[in-house]
Amino acid sequence: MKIAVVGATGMVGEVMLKVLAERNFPVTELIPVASEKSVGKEIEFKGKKYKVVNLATAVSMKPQIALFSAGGDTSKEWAPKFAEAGTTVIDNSSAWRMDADKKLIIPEINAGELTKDDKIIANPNCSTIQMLMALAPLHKKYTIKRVVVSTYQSITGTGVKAVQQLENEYTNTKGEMAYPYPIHRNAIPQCDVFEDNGYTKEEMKLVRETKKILRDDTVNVSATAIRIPVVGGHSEAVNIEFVNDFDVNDVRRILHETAGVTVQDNTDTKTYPMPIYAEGKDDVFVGRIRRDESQPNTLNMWIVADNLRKGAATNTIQIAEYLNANGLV
Ligand code: 11C
Repeated sequence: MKIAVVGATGMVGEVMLKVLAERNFPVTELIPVASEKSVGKEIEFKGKKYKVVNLATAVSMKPQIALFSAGGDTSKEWAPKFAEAGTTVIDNSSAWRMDADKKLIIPEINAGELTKDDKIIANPNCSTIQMLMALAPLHKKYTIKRVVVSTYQSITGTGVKAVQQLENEYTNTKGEMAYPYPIHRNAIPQCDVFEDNGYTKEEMKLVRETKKILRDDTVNVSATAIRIPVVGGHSEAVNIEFVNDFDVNDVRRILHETAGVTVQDNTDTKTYPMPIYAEGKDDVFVGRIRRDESQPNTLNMWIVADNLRKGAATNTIQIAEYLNANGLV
């Protein structure tokens, strides 16, 4: 397959190339795409060198699939151009996620919605993906009424500028700031911009994307998203109120049997998920599974995943794999 990676020199783009190679996706021709300043640079993929091209050139090369991770504005402008040329776009930005005509896909949950006509497919936000990987199978069995989630998000979600800011702060070097405040030794209660209701866009993504992916407007989500000085992945403390009562061991069993989820939950051995162990892995890790004793039918758990992997690159490539396996491209 002829595959374009748009944003190939960015943080997610680089992980996409790694994941494409690792999973042995049938790439016959790779088209790395980036902004004008990177055009002509060489990118190595599976021992072969490929030259970075610009967006217009990539459209004219008619790839079968374009994996986009180059920001919302680029996606808004260029995804339709690729789609018109017959390319199926899988987009990592927030540009199309809430568009009523576009599917928002986590393969383990709703890839079955995809058809040949879906030319622009949206990849959910990283925080939503890891939360729903654990919540969707529990919703099926016990019906979720309300979720209260607090996130502890890696600086890699902001991009390379944020990683550089933290490095600069470690070494006391002056440099560009990705955040309005220092991130070293700090926790910033703002991920993305504020909306009119006082919530950040990141928090509202958790609210809106959850309803769309579960196809259930009755699932209410209340979110607080926090940036912390961590690189390996996002963590989430999640409190879930179900309509029906549950058995904690059955919850563990369901999660244990869910593809893409690993349960790490043993208080005796101090076993629980942490970003340092999730980093570089494709699974979503769940632990600290326990009943909320303050009200009926309510569960607490802790969910960790590598936001650049399952939260972005891996999920995108799993969508491409599904399209390929089902003859949808
Ligand atoms: C963060 N979740 O960690 C963001 C990064 O909507 O795709 C990805 C932003 C998005 O800040």
